[in-house]
Amino acid sequence: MERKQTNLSVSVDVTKAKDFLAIIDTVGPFVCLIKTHIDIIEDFDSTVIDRLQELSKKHDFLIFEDRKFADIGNTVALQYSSGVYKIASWAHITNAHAVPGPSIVTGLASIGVPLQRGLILLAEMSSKGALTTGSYTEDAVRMARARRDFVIGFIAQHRMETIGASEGDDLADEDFLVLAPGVGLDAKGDAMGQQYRTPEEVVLACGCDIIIVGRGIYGKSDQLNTESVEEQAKRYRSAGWDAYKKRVSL
Ligand code: 5IU
Repeated sequence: MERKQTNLSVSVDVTKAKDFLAIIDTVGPFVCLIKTHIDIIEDFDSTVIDRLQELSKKHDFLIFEDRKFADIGNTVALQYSSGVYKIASWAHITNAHAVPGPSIVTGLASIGVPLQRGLILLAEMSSKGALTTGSYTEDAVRMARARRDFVIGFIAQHRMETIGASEGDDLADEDFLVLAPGVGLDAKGDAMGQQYRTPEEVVLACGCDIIIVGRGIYGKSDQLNTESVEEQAKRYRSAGWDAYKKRVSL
C-alpha cells in the first residue's frame, strides 16, 4: 500500500477469462489487492491462474480470493487446498465466515500457514439486513485475536480495534487490516441489497484501511471499455488514498 500509495482493491466479478484478465491488467498499477471470485469464470482453466500470477508480479499487487469459507475445519481444508481451483496455491489471502467457530480457522490454517498465506474473517457485511452485528461481530474479532499467526484482518464496515476486548487484553501491538466492500462514489446501492458508502465515509469517518470496489470501476455493460475502467480506477485510488492520508494526519 505504501509502496504504490494506494488502498484500493478492485473486485473483478466478471464471467469471461478475457475480461477478467483485461480488467486486472488495466487496474493493476492503481491497486494494492485484486479480489477474485474464481468460481464465476465460465471458461476457467489453469492458464487463468498462470496469467493472474504474472499480472500480480508485473503490477505488484496481492491476490485475494473472496471464497467465504463456511464449513467445518476438515471440509474447508479440502476446499482450500484441492478441487478444481486449489485456492491456497495461488491466493495470498482468502476469507472465511466466523459462523462455524474457531475450528474453521484451525482447518484453514493447517493449509495456509505453511504457505505463508493470510486469512480475513468476515466481521460485518455490507448487504442490507446482514446478521453480522453485535455479539457476532465481537466473537469474530475474538477468533482473530486467538490466531494472529494467520488472521490478518477483517471484512468490516468500521475499525474493529476495541471491539470484543476484555480487560487485561494486550491490544497495544494489534493492527488488523480492515477491508471494506460496499464502496461507491456514484450509486447508493443496487437492486439486490448491496449498500454503498463513499471512500470518505468508509476510510476517514469509519477507520477502514482498504476500499473494495467492483462495479463502480468496471461498470455493468457487457462491452468492456478499458479506458473508462482505467479512469475510474484512478478516481477511486485518489479518493481512497486522500481519505487515508487525512485520517492518519488527524
Ligand atoms: N462483498 C460485498 N459485501 C460484503 C462482502 C463481500 O459486497 O459484505 I464479505 C463482495 C461482493 C462483491 C464485491 O464481490 O464485494 C462488491 O462488488 P460491487 O462493488 O460491485 O458491489
